[in-house]
Amino acid sequence: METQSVASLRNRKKQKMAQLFEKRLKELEAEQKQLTDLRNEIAGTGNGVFDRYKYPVLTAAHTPLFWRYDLDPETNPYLMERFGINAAFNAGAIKLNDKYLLVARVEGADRKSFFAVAESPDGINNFTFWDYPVDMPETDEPDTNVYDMRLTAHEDGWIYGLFCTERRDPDAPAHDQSMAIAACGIARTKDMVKWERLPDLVTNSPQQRNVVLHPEFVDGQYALYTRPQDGFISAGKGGGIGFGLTATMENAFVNEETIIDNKNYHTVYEAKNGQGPTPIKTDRGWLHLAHGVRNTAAGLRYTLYMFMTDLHDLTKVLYKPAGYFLAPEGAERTGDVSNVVFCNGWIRDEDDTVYIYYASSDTRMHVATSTVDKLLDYVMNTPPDGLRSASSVSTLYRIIDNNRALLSPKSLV
Ligand code: M1P
Repeated sequence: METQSVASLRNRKKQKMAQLFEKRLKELEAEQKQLTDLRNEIAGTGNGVFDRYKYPVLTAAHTPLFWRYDLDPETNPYLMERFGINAAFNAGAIKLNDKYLLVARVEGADRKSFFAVAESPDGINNFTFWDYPVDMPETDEPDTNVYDMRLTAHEDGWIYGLFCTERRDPDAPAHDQSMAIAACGIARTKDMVKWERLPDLVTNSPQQRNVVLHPEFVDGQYALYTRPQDGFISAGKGGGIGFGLTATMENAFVNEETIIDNKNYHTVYEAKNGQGPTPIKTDRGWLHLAHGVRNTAAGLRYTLYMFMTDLHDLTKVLYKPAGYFLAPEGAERTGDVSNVVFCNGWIRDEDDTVYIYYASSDTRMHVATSTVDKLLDYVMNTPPDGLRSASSVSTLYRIIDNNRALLSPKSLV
């Protein structure tokens, strides 16, 4: 039998543990409140095309404490994390019922990604995750990993979420545990809570990633931007942003993919590229945001670039500024996969503000703001890539000559 002193010692220890638990919980709650209450600020003077912001809008630390911790002092007296979250990035975006929603790729410490919705009242501040992550149904062939959802409010009345579903390559030898097959998973919803899973997209390409649904019917069919590729990482003979039609999304099948924007030697999209979010319709054409990947001695570098397609012929690129639109800067340059910016979600507001949600280095989410007018000006008036150094210099000469004619002789050397 336990003596009185042992019992009271045990009790004191229990009380002490309970106090420490409460103290730690309060600290964690205060830390998280500080994060979600933080007011963001425009960073610097920018380049006139868009404004960057000082703080990320969504990080792993934004995920609710009640996801990561068992909050019962009896079963978790040290208040340890029981479910680590590694990152929150590559989010699809949509405005629904006056709320700005991001469907983030949340990655656990176990490397599995899943989707979770975070909402903000103004598109910039106070992004807060909904209580539960998305309960995405599986097909008969379960996904090993799902990520990078593009949201499209289609004119058929559904909101579609197209994402990458990854499964181990069935032909991979036992010694190779990294060979995978990427395909386009398809789901649809009306409220972002309940999702109906449809069969994966079928195309003639061995692998697909970065597939995006166009918001309008084209010749009575659904139109898709695709990214055919030979290997899981390398685009190989594939690559380029493709375009194809399917009669239905319930058994989506694209027989023919027309490459509308190819990869190109010595550009920021020489290794591969991919459509970003759903294009934005303007009276001048469809505005596209995409990512381009180039090789460097330090590995792949991902930047964002823009182009515009014809309102009627969606395969015709009308304008394409040279180089990148947005590249990783400062702290954005480091993370799980460094030197990467990636965008699969933007929101065009009623007043034509455009909220561009981009992830940095496969780790966290940021916002940049612009307007439809500014983006049109950027796309239509930025010189295209001449693909040679001499052509870049002659573009620069033109700009300098025009400016010299404008500036007073005194200010010129
Ligand atoms: O790591 C950078 C990106 O790599 C892939 O994109 P892509 O298919 O264009 O190379 C994806 O895994 C993406 O999620 C990731 O951000």
